[in-house]
Amino acid sequence: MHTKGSTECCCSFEDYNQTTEWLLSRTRHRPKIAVVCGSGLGLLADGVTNKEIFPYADIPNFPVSTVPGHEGCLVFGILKGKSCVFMQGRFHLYEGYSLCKVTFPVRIFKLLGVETLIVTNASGGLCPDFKVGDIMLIKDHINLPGFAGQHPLCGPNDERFGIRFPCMSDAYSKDLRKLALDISHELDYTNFVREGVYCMVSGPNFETIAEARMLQVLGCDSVGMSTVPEVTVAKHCGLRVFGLSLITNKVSLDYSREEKVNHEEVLEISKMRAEHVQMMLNTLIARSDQLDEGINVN
Ligand SMILES: *[C@@H]1O[C@H](CO)[C@@H](O)[C@H](O)[C@H]1NC(C)=O
Ligand SMILES: CC(=O)N[C@H]1CO[C@H](CO)[C@@H](O)[C@@H]1O
Repeated sequence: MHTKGSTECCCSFEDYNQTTEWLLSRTRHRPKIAVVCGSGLGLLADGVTNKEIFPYADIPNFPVSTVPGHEGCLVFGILKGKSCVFMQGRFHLYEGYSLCKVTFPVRIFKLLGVETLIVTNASGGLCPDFKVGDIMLIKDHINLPGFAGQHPLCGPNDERFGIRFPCMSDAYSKDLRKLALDISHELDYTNFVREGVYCMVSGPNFETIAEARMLQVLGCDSVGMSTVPEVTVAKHCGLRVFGLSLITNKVSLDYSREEKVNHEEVLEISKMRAEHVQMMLNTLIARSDQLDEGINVN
């Protein structure tokens, strides 16, 4: 495995090809939708039928996840009549993976024939209007590690996946966001569904108060340690993206307040709200073909 900080690409096209062929020869499913399950949201795959499960450790070239609460397997199956693949457990920069390892599964999804990537995560709320337990539809992101050259697309560009200078101004599908908002009205979830800008930091420490204040000034509504690399690589290879972030804590912006975040609290809140997240995503997936004409390949 490469060390963090390396911008050199660690995965060749042959690696992606080998992993994809390995999966294609072992699963009957040909998913069009891939879902990345964030911290404590592994149960998103619970309603799936005709399951075929592949532990990451068995899949050639796949990294193995190390965070508690991240299970570490690919689950193929049918959800609401749609063929899907779920990533239970993702890879984080703070674990020491290079960003091409972090985003490796996204290109596998692309080669498997996936058209839509749904990403979920847990994040800390910065927007003063957000409450713990809110579900934030991701409207846009700020790639803070990317500003410092920690970017999954640094290095030689492989044209088979996408262009050298991809557009990122429309990374999160407007149609899917609109559909999700409609669904949140129907389900009567409007008092806890929000929209906002997600900022990625590398972690693993939580923000200092000065850092949190800076991020808020910069227009970030929530902050987390994942998602942005996957979304960037997905957009590069022409996948349609929908992102949702569960606000599991309020980031401390005030020196006089004593509360501190911890990972247990994050998992607790995820558990509490997971059912709502699941209901929203199931409905979104059930209806996603309403939008299939809208897929744009860049
Ligand atoms: C993998 O490579 C082989 C040989 O070039 C090719 O026939 C096959 O279609 C590739 N598989 C995928 C999933 O791209
Ligand atoms: C699940 C998790 O780790 N959530 C955290 C993600 O990162 C942000 C920013 O560091 C934290 O505030 C979240 O609690």
